[in-house]
Amino acid sequence: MDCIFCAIRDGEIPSPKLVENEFCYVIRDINPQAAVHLLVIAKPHVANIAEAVDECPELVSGMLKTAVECARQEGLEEGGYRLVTNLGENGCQSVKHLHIHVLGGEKLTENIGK
Ligand code: DGP
Repeated sequence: MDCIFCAIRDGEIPSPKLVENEFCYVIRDINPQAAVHLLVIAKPHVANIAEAVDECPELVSGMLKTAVECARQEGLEEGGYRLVTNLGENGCQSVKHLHIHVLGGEKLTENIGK
C-alpha cells in the first residue's frame, strides 16, 4: 500500500517531526493554509476519524490532546485556532490516512464550508 503519511512516519520520506508519541506525529503542512498549519497524523494507518472512533477511540483522544498541546506550544491559544479533519470525497480528504489540521496564527475565514 502506498501511503505518504506511512512513508513519512517510517522516515522513508524526510519531514521534520515537531512531536512524536505513541498515538501520532506532527509535521508542518507542505501547502500551508494559514500562518501556522500543522498536521497531527495517526501513527497507525487508519483511514479516517470515523474508522478510528469505531476501532481505536483512544487514538482519537490521544491525537486531540496532542493537537491542543501543539497549538499551545506554537502560541496559538490566546488568539484562537481551528482543528479540522476531512473525511471522504465531500470532505475533500486527499490523503486517506487519519490526520487533524491545526490552523492558526492569523484570523481565519469565517466560512469553513464551501
Ligand atoms: P487532506 O486534504 O485533509 O487529506 O489534507 C492532506 C494534507 O496533507 C494537505 O494539506 C497537504 C498535506 N501533505 C500532503 N503530502 C504532504 C507531504 O509530503 N508533506 C507534508 N508536510 N504535507 C503533505
